[in-house]
Parts: sequence; structure tokens; C-alpha cells
Amino acid sequence: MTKHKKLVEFVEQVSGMCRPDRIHWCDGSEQEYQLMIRLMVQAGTAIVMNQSKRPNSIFVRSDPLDVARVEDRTYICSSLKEDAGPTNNWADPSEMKATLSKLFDGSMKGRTMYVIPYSMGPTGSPIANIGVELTDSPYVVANMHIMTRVGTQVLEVLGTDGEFVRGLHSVGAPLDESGPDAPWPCNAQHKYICHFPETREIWSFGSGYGGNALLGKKCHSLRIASVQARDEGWMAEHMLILKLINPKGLVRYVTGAFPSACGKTNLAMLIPTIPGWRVETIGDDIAWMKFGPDGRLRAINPEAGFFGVAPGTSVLSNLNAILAASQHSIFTNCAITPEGDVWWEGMSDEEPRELSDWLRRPWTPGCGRKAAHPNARFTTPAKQCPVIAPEWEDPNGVPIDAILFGGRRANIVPLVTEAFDWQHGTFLGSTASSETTAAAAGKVGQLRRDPMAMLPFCGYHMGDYFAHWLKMSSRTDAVKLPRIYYVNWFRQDAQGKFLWPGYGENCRVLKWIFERVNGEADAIDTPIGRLPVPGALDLSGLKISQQAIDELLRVDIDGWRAEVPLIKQHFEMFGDRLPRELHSELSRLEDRLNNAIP
Ligand code: OXD
Ligand code: MN
Repeated sequence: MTKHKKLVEFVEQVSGMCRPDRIHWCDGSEQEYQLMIRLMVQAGTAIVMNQSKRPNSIFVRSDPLDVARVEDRTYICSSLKEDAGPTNNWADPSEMKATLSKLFDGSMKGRTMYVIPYSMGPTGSPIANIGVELTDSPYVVANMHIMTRVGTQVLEVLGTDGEFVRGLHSVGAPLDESGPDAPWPCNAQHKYICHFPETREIWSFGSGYGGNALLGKKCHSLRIASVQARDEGWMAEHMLILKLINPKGLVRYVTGAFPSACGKTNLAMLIPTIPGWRVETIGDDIAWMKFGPDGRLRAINPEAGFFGVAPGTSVLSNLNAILAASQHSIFTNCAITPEGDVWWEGMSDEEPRELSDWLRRPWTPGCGRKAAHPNARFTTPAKQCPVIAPEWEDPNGVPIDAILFGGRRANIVPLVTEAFDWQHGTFLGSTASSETTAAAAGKVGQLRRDPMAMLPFCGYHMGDYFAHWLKMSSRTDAVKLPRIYYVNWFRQDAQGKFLWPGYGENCRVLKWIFERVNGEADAIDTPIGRLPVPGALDLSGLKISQQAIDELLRVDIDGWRAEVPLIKQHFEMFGDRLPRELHSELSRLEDRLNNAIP
């Protein structure tokens, strides 16, 4: 328990409203984790997996109506609508609280309310931040045990008056005497994922899945933290963090912001194909960055686990993720084999002869259905990753040398572009885009702008967010700032085939970036930024044609000229909150393109 008056009051207020039968203060212990597993097994939520195949692991199947983050039910409830900006759903905070209070009224009847004190980031780190999630879901408790640092040590850091983010979560399915619990209780009619950035509160109702329910992740570490970061002069970003080590043992740290389904987890755990080079992982989804006393931007991974998309993960695409998830993990909405192991599409070339699918139905190859849901997940402790960096929990974070932005673009965007400076890099991030589908033969795919990969996660007006990025550079000397790069592994040839092999070969681009940071590699100025000079990319041992390399690094002047009006249109959305520096970056790009010889 705690002597923190405001925390005790919070728990009393919420239990008064939600009226659970019991309150359980989480201590974060292994016994507590095992208790959650037993409760889930008893309720029919989870199956314990074959101990000899996946020790200490469970298999969970959700309600088919509760399988992913619900962006259309996600709200930023700032006092002023314009502070939520054009990219968020907004609702008035008092009106939303009135609506939600009715839903939360008695919503935990018949259930236990768990009080989860958690730290995002190593407990006690100057970059870390504490939250308390109140939830009626043992699945959430078990996942929070893996994804965050939970327990008594967090209450100790909080002391009697420490600040914390207040999180309230209910699956929205009170139990009465009339019937047994559902295997995956949730509320089909009412789902709300609401953020109150000014009071640092999160109220989530009706969903038990992923980012809707594990409030430490997207809700706290990105939507609320982005507002805290703006107010306090640091950065909360949707970025992986990796450590790159050259054959001499020299280390550089890189972060990368990519929209979903662009291979962030794979890049964070990449196995380089160039002899002697190594990658170690610090984080795969979120980076919190603050300037250290030395003027370097230092990053921590606020999470303690990976909540990775399972389909497509294999020993070929990400051996380290497969090894990490070989034990003590939670598998949600995958398929299960008769031997009690897990399977998903893309895990192996050969499909198992029979399975029970994510909807509990028998499944055989060729039956025409996917065995795992496309958003099936593994929840795995980060410390189980074979290439986790020894310093991944350093409370002071790691100094960042380079920041990558990227997305899926079938054409126009080269393999790698270095920004001229921080302001130009901010411009590149603000225009980041990804194709929703790969280009069909001869036709360009549907383009979606996803600035800094934060479109669903920025807790305030994105125009102000860009201004915050620009302002960060005034906090240190220009030479101490990380360099900024835009990468695109997905450029295609005229036949729609990927030009670049990707995966482990991406280390060749990382190596060039490493050498640029060291002042050892050459680049050429182009209208869109700096690109590797011919021969600067290490392609030794890679079977790739000169033609493909030329195309990967070609600056398509006409294509870029056509891109300018699209960027203008994208910027119009932010109105007068778009910083003038970004307008001038766009005009400069236009001028450079107009002066270029195609
Ligand atoms: C995630 C996401 O789950 O970005 O990390 O959707
Ligand atoms: Mn993510």
C-alpha cells in the first residue's frame, strides 16, 4: 500500500464509481503474474502452452470485435478543440467525462479492480515517468507486467506526493449472478479511448486489446507524454532505438520513426550481413529523448517488453524476435497447433497440417482462411531478446547520433537521404509518407502522410508539434544534434519488384550513416538532400545490379516536382499553426528543383 494521499483518493474515487467487488494492489511479483494466468485459464481466456515447446507461455483469443487499436474511438479531450488539432478526434473534457462516468458507473461489478503502479522507463530514471492504471482485466495486468516495470518499487519512487499519470480502464462488462463470464469480456456497443492531456488522465472503456487497454504504451508513452514533452522541453516519439557497432567496437546509437507495418521491430533487431558489424536493440517502438548535461540528446526505451505483430515474423525476417518469444510470453490471436504450440502466417514455409485458428475453429491448409488474425501479437520481455544491449536500461539513456524517418514508397523516394540540417530534417519528418498498398502494375499506390509516424499518437496540434521539434535544436550546439535521415527500403522497379533486398542488408545503409556521423563517408548535395556518392555504400558480397543501385539512389526531379503540391496540400491542414520554417523549407525545395537539370 501507499501513503500517497492523492493516489489513495484516486483509487477511492474510481472504486466508488466502478464498484468492483475487490481491490488488488499489484506488487509486480512472479506470484502475481502466475495468479493472473490462473485466473485467465479458469475464465477460459487463456490456454497454457505446451511447457516443453514454449515454457511459461499462454495463448489467448480475444473477442472477434476487439482485435486492434480503435483510432476512430480515440479522443484527445483538451479544453480547446484547436489544441487537439486537425489530426485527432476531439471532445470537450467535461462532456466526455459526463458520458464516460455513466458508462463506468458500476462497470466493475462482480470483478476485481487491479491497481497497477508502473514506471515507463527504468524505475527512478530522470527520463522515466510514473503512471497508475486501474483496470478490471487480469490480461491487462499480465501484459503490463511484461511491457512496463510494475510494483512496489514504483510506489517507493512515487513517495507521498510524486506526480503520476492517472489511467482508468474497464472492459465495460459488469458481472451479475445471471451467467458466467465471457472468455474475453468487452463492450461491443461502447468503446472510448480518451485522453485528457491537461490533467494527464486516460479513461479507456470497452476494449481489452493492446494499445486500447495497456495504457502505458500508446496512451501514456505517446499521447500524454508528447504533451508533457512539449511542456517540459523533451521528446516522446514513435521510434525504435538501435545500437550499431563497427568491427573496431565503436558504437553509434540510432532512432527510427516508421509507420506501422514498415518493419520497425525487424530493424531494431537486425542481423547485419556485413562481416564484423553488429546491431543491438534498445527498443522497438517508443523513444523518450532528453538533452543530457553534455548537450547530447539521450534516449530511453520507456517500455520493458515488445508487443510485436506476429504474422510475418520468422527466423528469416527476425530471428531475434522468434528467439525472444521462445518462452515466458503471451500470444494473442495467433493459431494453436495440436501439440500446444503457436503458429501464424509467415512463421514457416510449410503450413502445419491442422490448427485451431484464432476464432477457435479447426483449420487446415488450403481452407481459404487465415489461421492467425493479421494483428495477432506476442508480448515478450525485452530482456529475452538475444541482442538486447547491455545498457538498454541505463537510467541516463543512450546518446543519439542519427534519427531515421521512413515509410513505404514505391517510387520517387531514394534509399537514403541525409538532411542538410535539423530544420530540413524536421521538414523531412513532417512530410513522411507511406503507401497504404504497394503500387499496382504501373499505378501509384494510395499515399498517406504520417508525420514522424505520429499521426495516431500525437496528443496535441501537430502544427505545434512541428514547432516543438524545431525549438529542440536551440537547446544545444548544432554539432551535438543527431543527424537526420530519410530512408525507403521499398522502392520498386517498373515491374513492381522491390529494388532493395531489405532485412539484414539494411545494415549497408546504417553503415553509411555511421560513417557520415564519423566524417568518413562522402555525400553529394542534391535538391532533396545529401545522398551517398557512387561507391560510398558498401555493397560487397551483395548480388544487386548497378542499374538497381542507380535507380535506388536516383533523384527523380520530375517526380519530386509533382510531390511539391502534395506536400503543400498536406501542410494546408495545419493552417497558421504550421511553423513558417517549414513553409520556407518547402519553397527552398521547390526552388532547388526548379533550378535542377532533370
Ligand atoms: C503498435 C502500433 O502496436 O504502432 O506499436 O500500432
Ligand atoms: Mn507502434
